[in-house]
Amino acid sequence: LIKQFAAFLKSTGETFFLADQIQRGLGEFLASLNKVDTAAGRAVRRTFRGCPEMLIEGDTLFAVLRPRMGHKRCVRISPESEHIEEIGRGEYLQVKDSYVQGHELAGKRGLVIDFSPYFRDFPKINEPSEMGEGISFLNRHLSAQMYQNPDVFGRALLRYLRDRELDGRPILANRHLSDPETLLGEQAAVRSWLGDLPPDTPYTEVEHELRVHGFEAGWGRTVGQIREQLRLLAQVLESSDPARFERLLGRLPVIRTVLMVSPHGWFAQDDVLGKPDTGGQVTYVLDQARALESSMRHLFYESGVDAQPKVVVLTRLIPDAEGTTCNLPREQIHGTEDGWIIRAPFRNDSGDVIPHWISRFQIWPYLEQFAEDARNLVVTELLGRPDLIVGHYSDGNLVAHRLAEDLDVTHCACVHALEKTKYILSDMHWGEMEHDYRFSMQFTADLLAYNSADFIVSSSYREVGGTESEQGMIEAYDVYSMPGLYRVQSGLDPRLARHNIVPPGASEEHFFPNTDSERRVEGVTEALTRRFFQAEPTEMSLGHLEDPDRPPIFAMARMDKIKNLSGLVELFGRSPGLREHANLLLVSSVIDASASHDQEEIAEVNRVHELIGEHNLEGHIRWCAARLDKVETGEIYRIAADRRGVFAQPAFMETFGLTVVEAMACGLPVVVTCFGGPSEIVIDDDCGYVRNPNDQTAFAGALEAVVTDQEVWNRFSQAGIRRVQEAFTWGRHATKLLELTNVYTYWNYIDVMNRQALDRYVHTLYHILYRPRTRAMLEETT
Ligand code: UDP
Ligand code: LCN
Repeated sequence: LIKQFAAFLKSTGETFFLADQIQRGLGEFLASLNKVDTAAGRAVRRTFRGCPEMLIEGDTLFAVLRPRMGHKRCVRISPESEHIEEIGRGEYLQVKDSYVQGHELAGKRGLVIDFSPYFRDFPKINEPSEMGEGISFLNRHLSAQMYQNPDVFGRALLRYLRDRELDGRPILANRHLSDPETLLGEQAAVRSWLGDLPPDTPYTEVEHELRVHGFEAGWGRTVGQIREQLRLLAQVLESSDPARFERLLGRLPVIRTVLMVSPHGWFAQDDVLGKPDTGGQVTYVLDQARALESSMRHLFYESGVDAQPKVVVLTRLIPDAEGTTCNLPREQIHGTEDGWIIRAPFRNDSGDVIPHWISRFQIWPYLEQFAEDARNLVVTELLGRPDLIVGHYSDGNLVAHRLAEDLDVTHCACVHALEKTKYILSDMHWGEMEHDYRFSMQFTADLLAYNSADFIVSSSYREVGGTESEQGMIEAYDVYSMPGLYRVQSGLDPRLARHNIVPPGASEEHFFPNTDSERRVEGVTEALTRRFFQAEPTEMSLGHLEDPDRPPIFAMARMDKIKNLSGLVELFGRSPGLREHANLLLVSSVIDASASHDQEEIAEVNRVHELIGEHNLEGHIRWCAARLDKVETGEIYRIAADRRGVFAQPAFMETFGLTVVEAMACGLPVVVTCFGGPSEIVIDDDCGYVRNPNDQTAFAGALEAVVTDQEVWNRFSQAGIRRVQEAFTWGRHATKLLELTNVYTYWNYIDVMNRQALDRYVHTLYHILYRPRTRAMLEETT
């Protein structure tokens, strides 16, 4: 049957197939043979489940199979062979390259990238349900190893505790604790002595006695807490319980200063929406900064340490700031005590400052100098090196990698988006896209930065190892080729125990339920209602609603093609039910193509205009260009909820989708794409509907069901609020991030990873591959 399927695909006349074409083809093929529900049919489906790509050369089919989540097998299926033959990744990529370059060029030897030898001894997750839970797996694995030699383990832990300092002052343990036996004995003595005191006695009253026994501040604010923590320490030293070990490490107050790196942008707190790059990442970074500061402060308080946390966001200074604060070297982050945005400009080789905004796709040549300039700035701002560096997105992580290496600090990489999975065939056809997108540099930066990071934080499982039927976004960097540049035989491995899912939240200050009337400000509600539902069209808004009281189908996103707002307009236009029962309300950064310089944005804006005309939507649509602040953003979701509307997120691919969480937190039911993070945020038919945006009828049907069925609306509204409170809060995110930092820093400290070879490889690739391309780009553009 498999061979027949190969012949069937060949008969379509196509030669290259991607996941959805393969599944569609398979469905048609099995249906044509009446074998959909037969054992043989099911077996073929199983073979090709989650298969991301296939190609046909002559009569032979080549495919990447995915026998299990995160596992890949490259195979050849030829008419003369009985079996599916496994082939090497190199061979598969060569065949694939010849599809683009022709046999002769593809046959030449070129650069092969393979990170697998450097991670040979690194724990790998095989159980699909655990993928993205790197920390627990790593801990289990490493602590089991360490416990085979308890003395070594005890010494390493003691050394780590004794080396911790905050602001140059020792914390946790001092030199009196010379070896693990002394540590065990002293903790027992201390616990026994503390047992005679009331549990709420403050640390300051026992500080001196504890110090004499070798214990410094950091074990607890009260005697009760100190005893509990020391008991946990004893249990960890005596038994091999990784969960306890994780808990012990996670609670230690060892991080005081955090540097977050997000160079590209238009990064500021107000009025920055409007460039195609400025979206959820800005919201995320600012909320993360606030949450980290508050979590560290809480941890210091609870552990009896007198220290002030500090968080710094490093970004680009843009002199032509168009009325924003992007030209200020320093700006305090609202809602923090000691949180700052610090900005360094991009400079060219002559040292001149680049005055204007540059798209995130074109910034690669400036990052090296930026990292150099930033290092001094950061050290001056923090009066030393940070305790943790968090990189954001490809550029932020490349800079974070260089700073972390220079300053010898733990590097946590937050992903946000991987462009290779957003732009179809962007690896294979990189050459044609290079001028506009520079993927040769971005995908290389991704490989370098994410492989060198100490741990990686993703927002959803889809981002890491995907599902049984769909490969994950990180997984998509495992085997691929950029013809003529390099072939990646092992790029990013989603199974490595360095990947952790830590979803973000929505600021509770701004995103609260519409029924929480006391917190709402009447003036803001009225102004936004007028502006979005009643006002006459202006330069910044289009359309006049015939019946403004109908429930709105509300969408708010950047005008990226991938956000598919045009698809939403089309499905609304085509749905008689939606046209009869609802209005369409779109909020985006631009509505006038002449206001944009971004080709993709211009094309998408034009497409929406066309569709409005084609489907005669005047009277049914309001489309507003807005730069809403957080107060207004929260309120617009609530106004849509007051009007029994629904939030639509129809993207072709969404890494996470903060707007979905925000809408739900405000009590507004949602209908979201099945591609990417939103399908994990929303439990289908429980707190919203998850649909395929390519199936416009199904998507429109789901929207209509929500706005016409009161029972569904009420159920989704309430369940959405609950879901956000339970699963998506910034407090939980920050606590987890600090725990992860502590645990990975610990394993790093005792050098179980033996990173030297990996660091050298990353270095080499940076200098022979990445850097020359950035130099060439600079020459080309100047
Ligand atoms: N947003 C905003 N004002 C607007 C439009 C959008 O603050 O006028 C915010 C929105 O509230 C959300 C973010 O922009 O926090 C978009 O994030 P999401 O993750 O949904 O998408 P991204 O733009 O990152 O791809
Ligand atoms: C980038 C994206 O594309 C969104 O899906 C995320 O929600 C956002 O960053 C924040 O991580």
